Amino acid sequence: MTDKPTILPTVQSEASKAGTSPSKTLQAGTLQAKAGPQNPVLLAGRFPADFVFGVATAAYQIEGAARVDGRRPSIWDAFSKMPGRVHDGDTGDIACDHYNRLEQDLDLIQSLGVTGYRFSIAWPRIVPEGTGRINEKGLDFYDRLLDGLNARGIKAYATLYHWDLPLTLMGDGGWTARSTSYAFQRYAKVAMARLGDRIDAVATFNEPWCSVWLSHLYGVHAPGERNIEAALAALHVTNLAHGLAVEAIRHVAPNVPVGLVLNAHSVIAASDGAEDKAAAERAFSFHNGVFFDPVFKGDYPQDFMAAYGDRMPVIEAGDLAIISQRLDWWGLNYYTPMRVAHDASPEAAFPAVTGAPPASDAKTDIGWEIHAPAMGSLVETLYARYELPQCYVTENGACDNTGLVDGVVDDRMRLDYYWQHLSVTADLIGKGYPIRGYFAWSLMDNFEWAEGYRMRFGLVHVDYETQARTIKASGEWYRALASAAAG
Ligand code: IFM
Repeated sequence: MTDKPTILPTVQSEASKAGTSPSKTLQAGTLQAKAGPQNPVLLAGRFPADFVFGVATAAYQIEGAARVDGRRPSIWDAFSKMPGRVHDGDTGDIACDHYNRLEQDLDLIQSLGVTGYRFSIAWPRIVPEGTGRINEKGLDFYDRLLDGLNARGIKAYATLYHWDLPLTLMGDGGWTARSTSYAFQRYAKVAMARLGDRIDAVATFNEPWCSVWLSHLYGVHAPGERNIEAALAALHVTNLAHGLAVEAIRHVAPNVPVGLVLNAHSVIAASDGAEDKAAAERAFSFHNGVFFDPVFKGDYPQDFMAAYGDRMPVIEAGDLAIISQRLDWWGLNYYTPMRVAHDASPEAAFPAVTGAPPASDAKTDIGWEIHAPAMGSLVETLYARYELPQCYVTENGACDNTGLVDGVVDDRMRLDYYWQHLSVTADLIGKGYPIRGYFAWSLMDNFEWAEGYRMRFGLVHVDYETQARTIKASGEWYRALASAAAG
């Protein structure tokens, strides 16, 4: 296990006073009485009665069954099998075997007391080659998922694209090809025509920053490109695909609220100096503006276009109108701030920034700085800059690799992370920001992309040998919170 900060050990000290092991105390469900400042019942009282507490997952990270019932490979099936791309050569072939354990996992979600479940639909199950043939068996799986949620009284929050592009589409250029945006529109139409009657809200994309910059410029995610022209093409094609999908969804499922999930970056300048502050502005344009501006203002940021306009793909007349259609909601995925300083090196390309050190040593096991106030200032900044609709915190959570000891996972760092960030969420609601729900990332440990299975984000521990699920201390705490909120 990597180093963990010792922060707010309240739960442990209360348990120690009682003369029992802290984890056993948590397992015994005494959190409500014992958790002191992290008391989930008190925290629940700070949220409106109709606030949705949920848990989130994504198809490739949990489903497994990669070659079952007509599913064809996605770019992640191919990428994860390339040497050196994913830690230890891990793949999503089996993952949490959720596809074969659906009913048991739905019971698990229900047992957490949540009122919402956020999941993604796998394009390669529905339209396995990206275009053409529709796979009924793939649709059947999501039928069962939605019916199972409905039977348990849990709201369904679906995402259409969480990075599993059908591999066949790479033959045309994947996300760099304009044709992929039309293929996505058709997939969105097929999926929502069949499933939309049981979906409470749908997102077109999850974190386009990752499927654009991280995948085509930084080479960390599939397809592993490191090329600015490819990245700029993927940027516009993705934004266009979002807009085309909004049109299609409104056509076939007009009652389903449509949104977009963005991992907005809380950009913090390394100093108050003019150069660092200007660097932070440029970083905001590059990491946030290129997604928020087209969707919520109908244009790309000026400074970004001054730097890259001549290398952008063709932006056809009407594209920006399609992209900037009104949304019913947007989703914020937040984990950690982005601290930046001016990069003075002559070869530095826009946004010409370097990373700056964190404000403290507090970090999660994946190395991400813990700084909850940055989530608050980010929401305030975004609502000041854009006319945004209502918001869900669609992902927030911590990598805490604490293992199973005597049947218990005592993941106090994660529990404290949740407490801090949910407190900030409650503060924002208190200030009037329209935040309607919060989804913990993640329901259970899963395939953490390039990090494979070594990084664990779950409220529930997964033993990948046996597929046994064990609710962690943080999961018990979240259950107490969600149950108290649900009354
Ligand atoms: O696991 C991912 C998820 O797929 C997208 N948002 C960030 C999570 C943690 O890295």
